[in-house]
Amino acid sequence: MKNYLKNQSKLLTNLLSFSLMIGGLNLINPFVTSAQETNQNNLISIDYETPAFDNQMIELDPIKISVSYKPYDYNIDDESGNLTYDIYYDNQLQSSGQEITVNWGEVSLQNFNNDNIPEVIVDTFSGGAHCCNKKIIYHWQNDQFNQIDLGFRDGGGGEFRDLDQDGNMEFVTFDNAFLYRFSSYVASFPPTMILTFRNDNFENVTTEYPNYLRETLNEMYQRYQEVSNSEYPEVNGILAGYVAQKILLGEYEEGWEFMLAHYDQNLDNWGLDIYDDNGELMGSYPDFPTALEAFLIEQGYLNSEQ
Ligand SMILES: [Ca+2]
Ligand SMILES: [Ca+2]
Repeated sequence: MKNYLKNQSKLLTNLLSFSLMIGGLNLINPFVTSAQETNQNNLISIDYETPAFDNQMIELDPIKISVSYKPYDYNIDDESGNLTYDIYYDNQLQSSGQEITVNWGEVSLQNFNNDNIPEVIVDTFSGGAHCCNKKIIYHWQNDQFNQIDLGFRDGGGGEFRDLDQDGNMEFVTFDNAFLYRFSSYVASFPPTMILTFRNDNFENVTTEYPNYLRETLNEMYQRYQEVSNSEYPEVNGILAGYVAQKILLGEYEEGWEFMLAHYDQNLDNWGLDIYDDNGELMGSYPDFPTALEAFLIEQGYLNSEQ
């Protein structure tokens, strides 16, 4: 967090170029949304130009949502939320919600499984350079809406795609823990995380998609090459993601060897400091590989015997 604050101004200036450069992250930059307000049957889309509105409806049988919005006002401490919605099933009001969203948001209907009943997706943005995006899903189950919170995520959050075309939606995202850990945000390339919607919830199925993992690994490698040849070769954040991605593919040793041969020993000391639970500095790791190994164990990518 300390490093994050220190580098925030740099992050802001690099945000746009970063979005263009890092295809692998596939970040949906909330600042580059269409200026035109969309109101299709199953989507309400909000951007920085969207004026206040009341009770806009979207509908996909048997679900209907009524949405009201007013632009977020920083001058008013609007803690209660500027996006409100009521969700109906068969024209009966079943659930309501209220969220804060800043200059961007989406409420949509899309079926995430094979039950012919659409899910409601409420997608909001907290404001800031890229943090945080929040997605809430309402899933009809046992005659009521079950709310599934995908949590706060950085950099656009991720996207819903049915990767294997089986009718169960995947949430394709990346492991947020890797952002800011060993590099600035712009020089991070976190490993893939894939969740799928089955058994009424999202389950982590990342390793079930080796082809997708391999494609992203190739993008990481290209990104590594670009950055290592650049004026400011901040490669450790990319290599951290690369090793984790190799672990997901069952190729830990190869990934680790690559990292050892190519990591930056001089450029900075991102991620070497060790803090206790209260955020107090306890010491530091001697080098990047030691810090990375500890981090990969902590995050469950490696066990301590490896
Ligand atoms: Ca469904
Ligand atoms: Ca699927």
